Amino acid sequence: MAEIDDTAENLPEKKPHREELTTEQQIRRRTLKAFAWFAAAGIIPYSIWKWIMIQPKQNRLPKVFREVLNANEKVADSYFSNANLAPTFPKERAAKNVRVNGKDGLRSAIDKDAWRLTVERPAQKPLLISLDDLKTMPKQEIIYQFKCIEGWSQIQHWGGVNFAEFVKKYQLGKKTGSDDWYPYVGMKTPDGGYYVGIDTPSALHPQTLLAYEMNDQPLTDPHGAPLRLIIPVKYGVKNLKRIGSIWFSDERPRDFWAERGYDYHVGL
Ligand SMILES: Nc1nc2c(c(=O)[nH]1)N[C@H]1C(S)=C(S)[C@@H](COP(=O)(O)O)O[C@H]1N2
Ligand SMILES: [Mo]
Repeated sequence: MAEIDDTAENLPEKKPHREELTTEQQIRRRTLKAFAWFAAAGIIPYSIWKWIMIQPKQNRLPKVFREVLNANEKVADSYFSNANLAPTFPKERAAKNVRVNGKDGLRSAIDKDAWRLTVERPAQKPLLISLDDLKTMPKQEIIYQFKCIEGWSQIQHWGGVNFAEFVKKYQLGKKTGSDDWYPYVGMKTPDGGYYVGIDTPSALHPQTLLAYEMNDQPLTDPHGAPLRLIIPVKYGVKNLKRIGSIWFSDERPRDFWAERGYDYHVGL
C-alpha cells in the first residue's frame, strides 16, 4: 500500500478532467472517494443503532430485538416438533455388516469397566456417569439411514438413551438460574483425539441418542464402545464414537473436521 499523505488541501484547486490527470492523481482521487464511502458506511449502522436504542423496551430488550428472538423461538419450536424426523425403517432392513469409518481417538485401548461419561459443568464438579447409570433410563432404538459425507450411506440399527432425556435428567444445558440454553454442546474422546461441536437444537432433536447398542448387541470397539453419539440430523462426522466427555458452552466447541475444512454444521 502506498503511503497516503493526501488531505483535501493537497488536491488540485480546480478539478481537471480525468484525461488530464496523471495515473498517480487518478489513484489518489479514487482512494479519497473510497475513504468517503468507507466513512459513510461507518455512520449508517451507528444511526440505526441509535434508532434501535430509542425503541420501546420489552423485558429490558429493545422491542425490535425481542421480535427477532421470538421468531427464532418459533423456528426452534418447529425444529423440536416431530415434523422433522429422519425416516425410519423396519428392523429387517438394518445392515448386518455395519460399515466402519474413522478411528481417530480410538487408537489406544480403553478399560470399559473404569470408563465413565464425564460431564463438565461450569463452576461445579464434573459429573461421572457409568453405563449402568445410563441403562436405568428408558432405551430408545432407531433404524435409519446413516450418511457419511464421503458419499456412502447404510440403514443401521442403534439403541441407547435419548439425549434430550439425558440432559433433562441431569439438569444440563441451561445457564445457571435461567431458562436460556447454551447454544453448543461439545464432545470428545477420552484421549481427545476426536472431538465435535454441535448446536444445541440438533443435539436435543428427539432422535439424537447416546448409543450403547448396535443391532441389539453392546457396541463393538470400532463402532465406539462403550458409548457413542447417534445424531440422525447430522452427517457421520458428528456421530462421535467412544465419548469421553460432554460439555455445554457459549462458544463453538472445537470440531475435528471443521478444523480440516468441512462446514461446521454439516447437517442433512
Ligand atoms: N472417535 C471417532 N468418532 C468418529 C470418527 C472418528 O474417526 N473417530 N469418524 C466419524 C465418521 S467420518 C463417520 S462416517 C462415523 C462412522 O461410524 P462407524 O464407524 O460406526 O460407521 O463415525 C464418526 N465418528
Ligand atoms: Mo464420515
